Amino acid sequence: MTLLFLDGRWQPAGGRATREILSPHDGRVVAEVAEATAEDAVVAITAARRAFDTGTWRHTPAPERARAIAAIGQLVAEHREDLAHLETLDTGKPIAESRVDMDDIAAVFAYFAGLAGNEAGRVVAAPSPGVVSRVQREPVGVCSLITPWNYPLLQAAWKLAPALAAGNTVVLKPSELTPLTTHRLVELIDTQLDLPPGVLNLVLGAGPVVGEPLTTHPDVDLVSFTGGVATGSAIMAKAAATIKRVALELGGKNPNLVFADVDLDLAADHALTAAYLHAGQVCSAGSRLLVDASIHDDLVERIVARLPEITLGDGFVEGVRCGPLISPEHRAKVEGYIAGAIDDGASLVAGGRRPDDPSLAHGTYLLPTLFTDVDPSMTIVREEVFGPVLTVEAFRTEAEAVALANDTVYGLAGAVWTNDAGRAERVAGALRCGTVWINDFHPYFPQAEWGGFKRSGIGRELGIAGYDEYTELKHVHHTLRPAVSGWLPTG
Ligand code: TXE
Repeated sequence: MTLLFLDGRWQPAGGRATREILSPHDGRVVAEVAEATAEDAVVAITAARRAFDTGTWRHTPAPERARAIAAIGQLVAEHREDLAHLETLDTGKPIAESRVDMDDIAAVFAYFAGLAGNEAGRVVAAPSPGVVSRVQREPVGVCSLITPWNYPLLQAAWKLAPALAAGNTVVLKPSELTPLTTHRLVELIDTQLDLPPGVLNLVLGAGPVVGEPLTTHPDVDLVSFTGGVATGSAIMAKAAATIKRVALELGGKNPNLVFADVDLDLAADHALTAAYLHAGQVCSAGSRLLVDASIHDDLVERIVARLPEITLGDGFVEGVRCGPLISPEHRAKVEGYIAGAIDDGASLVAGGRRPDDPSLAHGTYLLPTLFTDVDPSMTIVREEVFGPVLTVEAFRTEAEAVALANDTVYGLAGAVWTNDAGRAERVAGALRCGTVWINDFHPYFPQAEWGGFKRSGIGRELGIAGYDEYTELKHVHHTLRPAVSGWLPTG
């Protein structure tokens, strides 16, 4: 059974409770893990606090911290196959995608190792020659890192790498649905590296239970969360009482705009990846396709023609392109959205139901689904479905395309397809979101910041800003020849 990692020791949960981890492919139990209590989370927070305050990690020279972060990246690379296997077991995603995740994770640790070793603050121009003034970055303190189930280890890496690189101590809480890779990475770090006790703590358990102290305890300085808007909003409210730093990545309803001058086969190819990769359980999924009216029918036809290529099935089987949804509860939620769209009058062009294949009957599968004749007032267009569901809307002008694209409370990502460079730049500038792809969809890399406008979140992950998120700025003003202040009368 997997255990909690508290203050440098592996321990069962205080209440001895456990949780079964189920395969979304066939519902079988793939692991049994400790289910932490709120008290376990407090033990983790207290250990992290002590480790931070005694300073063993934050006062470790930056190049040495950088070497440790780089070594974690190397561990991920060395154990790529084992970790990818666990990720597919837990999430159901195709093994090829899990391998790509592991490569991305190794790159994230390598990138933040580089930043940790280089960043020393700056000397600033002082108001008089007798002053040396510098602004330096210091770690924030104890960080609660709360991650979701769609990219379990990747999301953990986006938080863990910069947090540790900057000298913080952390309590890591993966989704209770998908804890296996995060647990394995902590095991590898524990056996291969020499981090001081309390620097890295792992609690496994239900969000509302262990999440309570992680977001309210006065010893926590920062909460970084990736997940849904409702949970993010609740976390922000809880963290407000003690003015914690809060970083939130909350998903999106991302527009994919296609103008009439593009290669339609290419645009269709990317529209499919945008919407259906990982069964649409991607925060940046291109779930709203906005198409010039003159090519609407043609593009829809090309997309629908290729839907049979999205082979559903066991992520370990060669050639499978798409796994199941994460849980029966989540599939029921997505099915509810599909039923609602039909009730609202949208035209169901493809999918909308579970696959017939009896070998998939025990998994939480859903066919790739496409709706046309939708309008911006419909729930299916407004809310994040987080499933294999694409809606298609037509526009007539560039201004209308931009207005439709921005007509959402979200602002994570979006794409524009056109061969007109001026139009591409105009639209990219007008889209209210944190990432814009021109003639592409989905790529990201550690050097470029990732995060949302509007309700897609607060703060940024990756890039320099993703490192700065885990630092405080301190101005150190040094007067070289101290003299009387002059406020009170002298003599
Ligand atoms: O996520 P939750 P859910 C979206 C997607 C999905 C919806 C709900 O639309 O349908 O969110 O998914 C922990 N205090 N995304 O309910 O609740 C929880 O244990 C502290 C987008 O599965 O947000 C898990 O570790 N923590 C997204 C994490 O929060 C709490 C990825 C995410 O769970 C908590 C996933 C609490 N009170 C879903 N309650 C993205 N941005 O990529 C739960 N948690």
